[in-house]
Amino acid sequence: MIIKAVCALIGLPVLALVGLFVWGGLRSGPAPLSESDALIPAAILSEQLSDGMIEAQVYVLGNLGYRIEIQFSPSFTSNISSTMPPEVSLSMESMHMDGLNQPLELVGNGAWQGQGEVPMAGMWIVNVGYGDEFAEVHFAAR
Ligand SMILES: [Cu+2]
Repeated sequence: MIIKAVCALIGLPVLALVGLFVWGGLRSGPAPLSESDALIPAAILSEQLSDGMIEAQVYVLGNLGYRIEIQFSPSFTSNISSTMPPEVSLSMESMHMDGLNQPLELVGNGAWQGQGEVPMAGMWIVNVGYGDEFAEVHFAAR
């Protein structure tokens, strides 16, 4: 009897949690951000190109959604201004699916952000750079 009561007490919050997740999964529109997905990058990039330092974080948002945050710090010899967006393209690791260009929005000094959805789940490659010099980072879209 006591055990049953305890189970019922534990069961209710668990049911509520499960319900929340199901509701979140069924919701249409922009993917709901779970706390961990929104805060922890699925992939991190940090690479020194001749024009400057490229740092990027890729966040996986669910429903094939992703967000890319980029910080570009031009080197002293670079003539790329901090208001010039880097080129970002996405391609698939094991398939001939490429040419997805990611438009970026300037959100700060040398800081860029872009968001979108890939057409299928799996390993994707993000290329970030200027001209013919690119840094790359891989992430698992889901
Ligand atoms: Cu594919």
